[in-house]
Amino acid sequence: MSSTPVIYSTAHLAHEGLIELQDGVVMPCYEMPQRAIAIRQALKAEGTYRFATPLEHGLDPILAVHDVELVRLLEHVWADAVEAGVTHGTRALIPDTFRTAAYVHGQASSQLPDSGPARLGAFCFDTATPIVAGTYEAARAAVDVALTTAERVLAGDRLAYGICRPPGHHAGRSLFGGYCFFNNAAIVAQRLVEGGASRVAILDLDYHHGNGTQQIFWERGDVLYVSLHADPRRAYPYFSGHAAEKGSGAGAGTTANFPLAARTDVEGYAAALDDALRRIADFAPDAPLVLSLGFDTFERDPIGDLALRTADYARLARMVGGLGLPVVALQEGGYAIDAIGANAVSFLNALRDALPATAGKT
Ligand code: OKP
Ligand code: ZN
Repeated sequence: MSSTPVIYSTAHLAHEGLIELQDGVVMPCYEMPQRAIAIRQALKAEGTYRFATPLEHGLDPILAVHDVELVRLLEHVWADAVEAGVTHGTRALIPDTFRTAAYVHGQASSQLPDSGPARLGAFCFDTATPIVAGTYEAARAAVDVALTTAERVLAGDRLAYGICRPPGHHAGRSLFGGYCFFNNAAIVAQRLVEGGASRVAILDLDYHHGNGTQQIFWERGDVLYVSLHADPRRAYPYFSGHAAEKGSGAGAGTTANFPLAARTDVEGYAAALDDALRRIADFAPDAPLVLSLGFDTFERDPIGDLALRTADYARLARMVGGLGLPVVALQEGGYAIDAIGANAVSFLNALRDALPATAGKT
């Protein structure tokens, strides 16, 4: 039996924010190194996954999706803050003043602070995404993990999995937040287009709506974004992910959102996934499926309210495998540390078994 490639970099270990601010409460970061460590350990114990480190891909694939101003800010902000002495001995930078659409409305000036933490508020949308000394390198490495994962699939593996950390699906063109800095899945999808694909599908199974991925491809007819997530009427990120959002311009009809009720279990989830997969099949992708894979849909996830169990991930993965497309699986969320490894094993083992052996080359 052939083994499934898993791409992992230790660079994520240096991205550890320690605190986030939720509803005015200082909380320990849910998005912690132990998440990726636990997944890696569980897959290692399986013995049927072969591990590799990512290749460096440089900035070009990131700049194909993100504004250079966002990239440069994330690169320099920590050093700038240290130099300016504004880290106050704390370990993380979290913006406290946000340049929202309502702030900008009706005013002429688009001038921003030149550098440093004050500039962050023009590129960030929440208080849950702290920046530390190792954040930029970790975010760059997560992109390299994602791109290397995609290359394994293009080289013939039916499935490859990238343990991306930090995650990516909340990051927009000029926007970070939701624990995300660079949109790993979007960068891979864009790469597939640049490699000659004319229809790329992204399936997002994280508990949260991938507002960043949706935004990046909102007007694009060549990339289908399909997401199952907690209904934004009750769940973060609150301002996107409604069923009525379907894309616009050339992208009209190539966004599909499936908002879910609280406590949705595998029956309800599978029903929505069935519709979502039909959308993807109708689109007829000519590239591997890009899968934004979150396990915060788990019944005991500390920040989710859906009700999936470990064994359910195998059933859902078999459904995804039924598309017959090779899969580039990229880790997004999932915060139940004691279960995230078992959930990843459940999903990935079943997906591998479900993928027809001929699907590696398209
Ligand atoms: C990242 B990923 C709600 C706070 C939510 C941020 C959650 C980011 C999730 N009051 N905090 O999609 O798993
Ligand atoms: Zn999530």
